[in-house]
Amino acid sequence: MEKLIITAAICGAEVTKESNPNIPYTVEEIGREAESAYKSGASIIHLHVREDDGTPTQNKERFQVCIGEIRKRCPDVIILPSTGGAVGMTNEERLQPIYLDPPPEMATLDCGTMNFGGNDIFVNTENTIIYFAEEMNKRGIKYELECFDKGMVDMALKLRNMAYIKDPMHFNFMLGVIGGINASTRDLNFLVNSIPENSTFCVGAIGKYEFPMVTLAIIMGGHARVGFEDNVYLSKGVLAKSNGELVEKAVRIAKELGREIASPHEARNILGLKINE
Ligand code: KMH
Ligand code: ZN
Repeated sequence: MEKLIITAAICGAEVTKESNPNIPYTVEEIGREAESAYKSGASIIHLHVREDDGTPTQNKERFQVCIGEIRKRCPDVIILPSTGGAVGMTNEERLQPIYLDPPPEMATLDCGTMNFGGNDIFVNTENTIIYFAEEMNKRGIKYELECFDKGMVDMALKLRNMAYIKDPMHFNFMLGVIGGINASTRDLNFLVNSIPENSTFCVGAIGKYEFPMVTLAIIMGGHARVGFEDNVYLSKGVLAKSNGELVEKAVRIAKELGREIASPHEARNILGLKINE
């Protein structure tokens, strides 16, 4: 089986230090969390950034500074900025990190609109998805197709048929978000059986579902996402001290199951990214 790519979603836009004091806000904290994940075996950092007070932002300069800090500590890691940002942001706000120079190798492309808790709606209309995809195509950025539900997979496939979304497709199935698909074996199977053969997929899940779903992904030949964005606990009632601890746990599970861990270089090969070495 292909080596396992581990993505660390180190920060997110919603979770706060009230849930876990180790959630990174400052540039230094973001660097520290990226480094701990990388040293533990993550080859991709899924990046949201914050103001020092924890407010989520898509500000380009803030991304630039945070990416600089991560690069100092993890020279070869793949950095995958969010274009989802936080609920309520405009499209232009959300897209800022793709206009960095040089552009990021990868970025998220959210594939549909959904309820996002309480009164929140995470809006991604068909036209928004096309617009984001085309902006990323122009810059040679590989999208990670964020699918929180089966309809989002179908939307991505439809846009692929219309040539807006390019092959090979790389999906991230986010399971267990209220408003999206459940974190269950049945539903993960449904998603995996819906994607083209030449595509790759990663699995992340919210809270207590993170490690059971990641374990399934490891067994099924998919890739794994862990991190504070999705889950702040190492085990029941035990807060993780760092993203590195969550990555270490995924590595332990993978090794027990006989799956080796991909380096950033190997991850680039698996995902078809350009190698600049
Ligand atoms: N924060 C969510 C509203 C992404 O990174 O593209 C969107 C999100 C997905 O986290
Ligand atoms: Zn995200």
